Amino acid sequence: MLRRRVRAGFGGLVAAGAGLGLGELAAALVGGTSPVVGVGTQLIDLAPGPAKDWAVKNLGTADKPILVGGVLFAVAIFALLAGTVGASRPRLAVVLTIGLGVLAILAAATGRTLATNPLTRLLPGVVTLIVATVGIVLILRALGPPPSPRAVGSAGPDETSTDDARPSNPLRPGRTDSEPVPTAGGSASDVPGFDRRRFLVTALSIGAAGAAGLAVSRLVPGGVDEATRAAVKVPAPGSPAQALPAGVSGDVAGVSRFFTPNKSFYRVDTLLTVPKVDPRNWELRIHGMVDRELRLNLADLLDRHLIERDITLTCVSNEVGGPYVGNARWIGVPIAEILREAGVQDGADAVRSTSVDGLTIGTPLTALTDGRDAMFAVAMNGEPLPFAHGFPVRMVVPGLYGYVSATKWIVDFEVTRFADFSAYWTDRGWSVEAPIKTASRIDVPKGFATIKAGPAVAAGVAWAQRRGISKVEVQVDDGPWRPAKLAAEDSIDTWRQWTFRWNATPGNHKLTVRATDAEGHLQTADRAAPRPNGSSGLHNTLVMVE
Ligand SMILES: Nc1nc2c(c(=O)[nH]1)N[C@H]1C(S)=C(S)[C@@H](COP(=O)(O)O)O[C@H]1N2
Ligand SMILES: [Mo]
Repeated sequence: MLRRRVRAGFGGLVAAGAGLGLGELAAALVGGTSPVVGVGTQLIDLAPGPAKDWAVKNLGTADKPILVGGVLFAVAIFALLAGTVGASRPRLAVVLTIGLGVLAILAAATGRTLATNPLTRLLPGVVTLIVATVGIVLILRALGPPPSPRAVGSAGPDETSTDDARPSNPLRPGRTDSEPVPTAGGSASDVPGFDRRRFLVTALSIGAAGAAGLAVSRLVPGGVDEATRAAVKVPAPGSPAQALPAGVSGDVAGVSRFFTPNKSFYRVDTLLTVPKVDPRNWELRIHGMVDRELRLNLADLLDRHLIERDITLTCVSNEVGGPYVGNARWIGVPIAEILREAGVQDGADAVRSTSVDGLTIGTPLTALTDGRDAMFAVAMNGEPLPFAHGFPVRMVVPGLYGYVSATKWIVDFEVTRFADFSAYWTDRGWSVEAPIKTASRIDVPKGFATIKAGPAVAAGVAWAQRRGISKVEVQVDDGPWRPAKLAAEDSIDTWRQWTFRWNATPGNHKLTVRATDAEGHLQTADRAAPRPNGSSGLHNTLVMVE
């Protein structure tokens, strides 16, 4: 029986794997969501807030591959168990396998997905269900009938008859079929009727079909390619960024570069696969409480008055001293101009923007009309937006955390009232309004670095978008707060570098940093977790001086 169970467990794995492999292929061919990604996305959306906070904090951008790996691992364990069960109770195995497929279909039916039409949405899950079910049936048949009449005789809920039940069907073995129960560790000769060759050929063919499906799915291009993105020509902005003042960057090695390169720019979103929107089909709908509804395609946007601005983005999930902040030079269309053209009606106080995957973000209307450089951005650091950062168009609003302002892959922009909707993250316990808090970070030395005694340098960045930074101070151990040297300011919407020179004496020391914004408010030392509206507290670093 043991060998039989091992074989059946292997069969379960093969069937589920083939289902997923061909499900991937179906998803790639119709442009739907892969079942694994669909289930993973649902897990992201259903995950309780603290679990998500933990993942962002401890896994960072690795959270996505880890989630996909976790889903695959769970499916593998489940399939292995289902198969093993199938050694004695084939029908239960089939029911379990169908359950797995139904789960994939449900995730696709109810979840956020890039696929809008129900057929493309559901097809991959349906393919997975059918392939995995047919697979397990064929494999268990090839395994021969269960050896123990007692095992199959124990009528469970899975013993009810179904249409596919035929006497010859090993999934519905006759109860008169009384073979002796093989003794434990039984003879090498399997139960009568087991044909090893047939079993292997069946299992391996099904496995090969799944592997081929997976391999081919990877060759099908998903969305547009890099060349199409790079071919988008962003005209020279009518309002270029002001000349960068000399000295925005200090000369200390290891400090954040003033402009964060696109490749290393932090990325926060809820997607397991980056949408590759076709710029030729992209359209933005502006509607809701407006006098005139507008529909703009990319050419319409690029034909408009473009502004170029340096703006530092910050994620609300950033911990004190954390990495989710980056500065870039953006080109885009002022949102205020579009709103003026559409004609905002009285009573509106918010905009609900939606991305191509159905995620929603709520932004206060005032932040879009009060004169700051809120824009529909089309370029980032001199190139069309990278796919991961919202190609072809995203919102950028100085001074607000990304989750209430920075909608990537935007397709819908509805002028409305906060009272009339709730957005993705506010449904998950984050504040409705979230201006960026004044913060400062030590980049060098790194925590627990060992440095030489004598003249030493510390450096980092500080930000208070919309207000600007007027002072940064550093404290060594419990000593007095001493001013750091500020690099030149680009704009009040960008971060500012600072440098601090001190005389390091042997022993362990703690460096702590704090900033004051240009309105004179000192950064608070009160510790707060990112939820609900951004972390606060002072960043410190321990160094060992020899
Ligand atoms: N469509 C979409 N836009 C989104 C998000 C998202 O999950 N989906 N995340 C937001 C959050 S929380 C932040 S901090 C910024 C991050 O932008 P980046 O990934 O380009 O750095 O995008 C915002 N825009
Ligand atoms: Mo964020």
